[in-house]
Order: sequence, then structure tokens, then C-alpha cells
Amino acid sequence: MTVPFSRPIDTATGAIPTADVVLERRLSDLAHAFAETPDGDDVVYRVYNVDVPAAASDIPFGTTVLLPGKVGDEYFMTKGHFHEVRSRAEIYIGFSGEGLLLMATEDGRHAVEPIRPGVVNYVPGGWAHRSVNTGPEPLVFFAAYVGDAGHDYQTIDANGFPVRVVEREGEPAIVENAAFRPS
Ligand code: PAN
Ligand code: ZN
Repeated sequence: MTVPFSRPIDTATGAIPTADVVLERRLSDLAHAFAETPDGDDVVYRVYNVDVPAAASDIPFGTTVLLPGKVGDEYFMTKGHFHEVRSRAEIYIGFSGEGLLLMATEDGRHAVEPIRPGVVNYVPGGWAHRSVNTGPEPLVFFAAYVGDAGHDYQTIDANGFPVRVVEREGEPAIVENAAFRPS
């Protein structure tokens, strides 16, 4: 049985000093995600996770620190995933920076919501989710989800997202992803 606990989070930097897992994703981990082939192997994002049991009765949570940058005209983004158990929902809360949350269903519907300080995003079951940093500072957000959700990265690796976020005349623009293949 999980006992009550608290964990401090630095909401400016996103760091959870007592995180159980700290993941680092580099350009090489996202090689096929961008339209263009990335140069070099910069860090794109870090994830700080606090482990609780992977059960429907628990709520794992953590932060993501998505660095500013672009590959060609496409902004840095996370790999993106469906939850293995498709019905499992998630919430994001923006802490600092500015970005977009792309969401998509397997049959190709999509939605785009802002990630910014003080805004809560609700990701319903069945919607893949990928965050994109459209600003000059790190995008920092908190995430919490149903414990038995699991993470399916393969479907996004294979199909992509229906849209991409690119810079056009200094502003973020949502464009169709020519490489997208619905399941
Ligand atoms: C988030 C993501 C995190 C990193 O905690 O896992 O932002 O993105 P990827 O997992 O797509 O690399 C979440 O949605 N958890 O379920
Ligand atoms: Zn998720």
C-alpha cells in the first residue's frame, strides 16, 4: 500500500531533486520524428518522474523540461505517445515557458492546446499527446496520469502525428504532416 508523501518541485526549472527517474532525450532519440534529419545530438528534453505503483488506483506524476530549439523550421518536441491502455487520461499543468500540446486519435483527428503557466490541459483517453516548445525559454510542465496507462511509442514512431509545428515568419504555425499514416 502506498503511504502518503510529498515531493518538492522547482516550478521555475522543473527539477524534482528527489525524482525516482530522470530521463534525458536527445536528437538521436527523436531522429525520425522531425521532417528533417537533425544535426548533432543535443539534449531535447528531460523528464523527472516520481514512481508510484503502475495501478489504476495510483497516479504517477512528474515534470518535463523541453528545451528551446528547432530542427530546420520545426520546433523541439517530445516523442509523443498513446497510452497503452487507450482509455487512460492525463493532465498537464504549465509551469514556465510557452508551447503547444498536440493531440491526435488513431484515425487522424487532431487537437492543439496551449501549454503555459497556470493552464491545465486535459488529455482524454484515446488521444496521443506530444508537447512542442514554441518559445525562447525551456517549456516546463507537470504531468499526472492513471497508473496503469503504460506508454505506446511504437504507433507514433510508425504513423507520426497528423500535424507539425513549424516557424513561419517568426511565429508558430500548424501545418499538415505529409508523412502521417493513420492506423
Ligand atoms: C509525460 C511524457 C513526457 C515526455 O510525462 O512522458 O512529457 O514525453 P514522451 O513520453 O512522449 O517522450 C506523459 O505524457 N506521460 O504519460
Ligand atoms: Zn502520457
